Amino acid sequence: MHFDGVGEAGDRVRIPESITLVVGLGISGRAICRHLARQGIPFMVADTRQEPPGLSAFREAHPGVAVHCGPLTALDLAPAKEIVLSPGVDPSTPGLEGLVDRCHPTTGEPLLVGEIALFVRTCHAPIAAITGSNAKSTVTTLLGEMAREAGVRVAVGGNLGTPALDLLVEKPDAELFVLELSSFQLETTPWLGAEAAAFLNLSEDHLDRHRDMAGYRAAKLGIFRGARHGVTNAEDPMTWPETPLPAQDRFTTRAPQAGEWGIARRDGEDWLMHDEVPLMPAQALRLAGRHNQANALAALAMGKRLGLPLDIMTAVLERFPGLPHRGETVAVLDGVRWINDSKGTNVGATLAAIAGLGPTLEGRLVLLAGGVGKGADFTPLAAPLARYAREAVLFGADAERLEAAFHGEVAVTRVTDLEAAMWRARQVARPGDCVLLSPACASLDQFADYRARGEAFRDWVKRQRREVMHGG
Ligand code: UMA
Ligand code: ADP
Repeated sequence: MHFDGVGEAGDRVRIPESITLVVGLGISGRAICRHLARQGIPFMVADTRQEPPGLSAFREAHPGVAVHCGPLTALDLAPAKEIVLSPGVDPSTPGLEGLVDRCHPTTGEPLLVGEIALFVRTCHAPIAAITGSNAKSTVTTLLGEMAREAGVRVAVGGNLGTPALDLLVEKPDAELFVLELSSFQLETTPWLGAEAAAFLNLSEDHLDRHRDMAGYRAAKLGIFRGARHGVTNAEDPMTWPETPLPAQDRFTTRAPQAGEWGIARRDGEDWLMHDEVPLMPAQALRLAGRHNQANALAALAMGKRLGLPLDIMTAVLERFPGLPHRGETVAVLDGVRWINDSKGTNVGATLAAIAGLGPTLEGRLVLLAGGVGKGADFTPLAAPLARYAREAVLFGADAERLEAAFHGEVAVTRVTDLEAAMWRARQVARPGDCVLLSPACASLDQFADYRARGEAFRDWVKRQRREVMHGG
């Protein structure tokens, strides 16, 4: 069947009943297609973009698979056996309306699902699942390292690194899958059944997609569907499940209450604790900042529920250096520290970076922020900036909204792009200061992704360092 266009003028192309339709040709969509091909399930593909990246490579890999590019309204999707959505595709995209709550007439399964629903059907090993507005990648990576160090055959991926479905072939003998899951992925996962599930924190993000905080939280709470153990943040009630789980642990950066994972002062030193048991001095953690102590406690709580030995987990915490683009010091130039926190793509992450760094500085912060704000309210950043910042240098699509939120609280300069922001920071920062790229925004208006943004920052700072060293 040919699919690369619309049938008669005005007609919609009807998806046959025996066919699974994959929507989206990105990383996730391509992994879904590989999985369906392996399983011998007939499928077609649609992408709402006229020219999705990687189309010709896809056609080579899957000759004969029909592909539709352009609006989904050109298709009659309702007859399809199943529709598997990529995470970046909003279930309210025109053409999908009315299908979200629809079930297949014979199987009774939801018609619209995502990659993780397919993963759950095929995976036979326990799943440890991690979500939250921030710290997912850090906690997922830490937990994966802890399991590996404990001798468990573990596969790590999901929203970070390898897509979940590819893990099934990359590590067919895995005894444990540690998955970072986004709200987009959870929204299309009717049942997860995790052995252990963590909801780390909730702050404004992706409101352009989820409309409001209630919608965003509801999507994230999907992490607990069918979970045996839950791990939540005692200081953030938004992470608590609405219905009780068989077992639940909480972490906090305060002194732990009965059964909690927390931080307490002993002999003048902060210690990571489980209930009344001291585990390690907070200073022994290689990751810096209070927020990373919370992340360590969440990983410990998950690991304990998965049966990992505490001594092995604390040893991992002592040497884990952190992931690139998350609070990474690139260089010190003329007494000014330059930090790449390009993964700070929402207000909560940037708040944690400012609150973590501000009190440690001799001088002040020069914050570089901007990009696509995803509908967030930036005003919570104004007070900490007033306290710690010399200037905020703003760039990108939402620079004007950021400036309005900071008005009167901190000196602001608006520039066109990141490079101009770095030149401005080089001009105003004084010895003892810190230039922090923590944009509180997505990068997609000016970069391929947050990594490209972080690398542009890193490369520029390194060039400057070479010039300083060579007296240029
Ligand atoms: N798109 C269309 N039409 C389509 C399909 C996609 O316009 O038909 C657009 C989307 O709106 C989006 C972009 O294309 O702007 C990419 O979307 P996608 O679903 O094709 O993305 P993938 O390349 O498949 O990557 C996705 C995750 N991306 C998103 O959720 C946006 C990746 O997470 C994830 O690593 C990958 O699947 C494997 O599971 C990235 C991400 O930014 C890291 N995640 C968000 C976050 O962490 O905040 C949720
Ligand atoms: P995610 O995968 O959820 O985006 P990352 O581990 O990649 O999480 O970190 C994303 C951003 O959040 C980084 O800028 C990091 O500095 C910041 N961050 C890390 N831990 C926390 C936390 N506990 N609370 C708030 N922000 C955090």
